[in-house]
Order: sequence, then structure tokens, then C-alpha cells
Amino acid sequence: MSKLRLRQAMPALFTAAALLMLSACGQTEYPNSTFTRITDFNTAIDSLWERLLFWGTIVFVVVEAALIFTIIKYRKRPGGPEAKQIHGNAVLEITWTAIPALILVLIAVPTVKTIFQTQAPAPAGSIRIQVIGHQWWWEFRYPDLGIVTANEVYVPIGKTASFELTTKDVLHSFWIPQMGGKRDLITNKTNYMWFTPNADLGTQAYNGFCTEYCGASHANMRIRLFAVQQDEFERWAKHQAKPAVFNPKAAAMAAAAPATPVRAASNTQGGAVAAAEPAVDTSGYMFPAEKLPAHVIPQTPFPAGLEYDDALLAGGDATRGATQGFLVGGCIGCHAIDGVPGAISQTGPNLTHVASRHTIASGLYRMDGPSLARWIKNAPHMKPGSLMWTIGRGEYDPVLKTTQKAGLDDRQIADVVAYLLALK
Ligand SMILES: [Cu+2]
Repeated sequence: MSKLRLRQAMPALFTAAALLMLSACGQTEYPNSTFTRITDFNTAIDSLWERLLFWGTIVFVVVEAALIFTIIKYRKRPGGPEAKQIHGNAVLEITWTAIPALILVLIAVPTVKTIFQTQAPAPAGSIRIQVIGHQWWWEFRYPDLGIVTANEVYVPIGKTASFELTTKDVLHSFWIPQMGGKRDLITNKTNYMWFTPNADLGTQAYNGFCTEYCGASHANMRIRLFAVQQDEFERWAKHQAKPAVFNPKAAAMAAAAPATPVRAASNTQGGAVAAAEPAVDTSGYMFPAEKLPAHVIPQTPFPAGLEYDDALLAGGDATRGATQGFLVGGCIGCHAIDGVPGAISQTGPNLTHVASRHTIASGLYRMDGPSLARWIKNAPHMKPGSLMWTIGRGEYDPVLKTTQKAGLDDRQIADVVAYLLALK
């Protein structure tokens, strides 16, 4: 290609490149972008970013224009004069030192102001949420509300959520991009972060991530944050603070009794009639499944080679799962269920209201029977490095490098799944 043709093609190439960049701007949805203004934290960050971009653009344009102008105007021409040799120019040197210094001040002042603003102690009356990092899941505790949960965190709109961040093992980093900046979870030190979802924000779900490399399943250590209305949060919190809602005794009685509708408490005949104890109490609030945006719904496929017959799930018995599977199968060794005697271990996620979550395995799979069954059967196969060991009888544990000789068979797993799905 001759020089001339290249020169002619340049405008077209520039136009194509500009259009390509503009087409990226045209996409409206950036579900994991931090450039939002839906919390006070991100509004501060975004204002700062725009200011830096403004000054950065001016510097770029001025410098590039001066450069191009100089190159063209003072280029070497055939027969042109020899360049003038000079030794320093005090005025010019002071100017090109002073202008960048001034620009740096214009950048530094708002930057430092934003750092102080976002690092200040949380306002009084904030909702305290303790975040504890684990390989590879998140524990969330609301110490003032008596709630312990995992991987999914609820915050009320218009109120400040104050996070206290620590880790049980290695370093992790907590980041919900749409809500605020990321902050590390460090051993033997508590870090703090807070943000306030805007009061006019609708009930919405957001993604969160671990952003500090922490081992095999670092990429599978995800968070869901649900920003909900104040009354929804209160209903959620009240329910989450209760002990487990599935009552194996009531369920067993209901199964044995003839199919009559459960009668509510009434005293129409003068004497109090005891209400039948419900097997499951589902009075709480849960972010509605139909409102979940696509980007928070896990799409992880089941790994090849992990077989489970989903038809078995229909025969799962929650009572049997509670009394035999959960207690005998080893679950109780690592998982707490509030209200179940002996189920107090804090090694794994608290399962008290596990079925009120939309995901399992730290946001990796959906909360449903097929995912739970495979997870129980062989968690390390489902999630590389998982510290939950293989429960399925005859399954090979890729972490322990042994075959599970005891454990649960597929029918027993179906029972445990039925039990877990009853823990609304
Ligand atoms: Cu990590």
C-alpha cells in the first residue's frame, strides 16, 4: 500500500475505531460496574472519578496538541536552517513545573477528602454486619439482630450498612461493585467499610466478589447482596433470627394423620383449641425469585462425571433427612442449625434458614434439589478445593484423595436435601 493510500484510509480507520468505542457506551446494563451513584460511597467515588477524568482529558489534549503542533511546525525540511542551540529557559521551566503542580493539587484535594469521607466511622444507628471470610465462602453476622447467615446479605434501603471485616484463614477482599469500594479481610485485624443505599432505590439484587486471591476456589467465592425496603428487611431479619423453622416431630405427625386441613387456633366454643403445630414456618421475607435479575442467577454447569438420579429427590423425606441423614451423615460436625441440639459447629456455613437463600456454595449453584444433592454427594468435585468433604458413598474425594467408604447413598442424600429445602 502506497503512502498516499494509507493516508486516505486513515480517516475511515479512525471513524471505525470511534464507532467501536461508542458502541460500547451504548450498552445500558453494566451489572458489575462500580460507576454507579446508588449509594453514598459510590457517589463519592464516581464524582472523584469524573473530576480526575476531566483534568486528565484536559492535560492529554493540551500536551498532545502541543506535541503534534511542534512536530509538524518544526520538522526538518530539506535545505532548512540548523536548529538553534539554547541552554535552558527559566520562565518555561518554572511554567511547566507550576502547571502540573497545580493540577496535582486539584486532584489531591478531592482525593484525600474522599478517602477521609469514606474511611470515617459509620454514622450512629447503622446496621452492623460482621463479614468473616472463609476459604471459600462468606459468613455474615448481624450481632445486634441475632442473625448468622452465609453468602447472601440483606441491607435495608436508606439506612447505612456498616461492615466489620475479618478472616478465619487467609486474606480475602470484600467487594460489591455497585455499592462501594473493595476492602481487604486481614488476619488479626478488623477492617471497616460502610455505605448507604439511596433511599429511592427499588428492591434489587447485586453481585459481590472476593477480590484478593485466596486459593483454589477464589473465583468461586461470590456474594449476593439484596437491597430491600425497610419493612422487607425487618420481616427478613425477624425470621432469620428465629431457630430453624422445620419441625421434624410435627412433620412426622402430619404425615401419619389423615389428610385434613390444619385448623387454626379458635375458641369459638368457649374452650381454646390447640392449633396443629405447622411443620414449616415460612412467615419471613425472602427476595422474590421472580425478581432476580439474570446476572445474579448462577449458570455454573454440573461437572461431568458426577452422577445423581434427580428422580430420587421426589422420594426425599425431610424428617428422615433431619433425624438420620443430618445427624448421622456427618453434617452436624461442621454445620450449625439453630434449634437442633448439638448442631453448633461454625466450621461450615450456618444452615438454620438455608432454603431462604437463592444460591449454594457461595453463589456458585442455584438453591435447588439437583444442586444440593450433587453438592452433598461430592462437594470438592462441584467446587475445586472445597473444604467440605465428599459425603456420597463410593465417591472419590479429590482433596483427600480417598474413596468415601461410609457416607450416604443417593436415597439418603435425597432425604437430607428434603430436610435442607424445608429450612426456609
Ligand atoms: Cu479470594
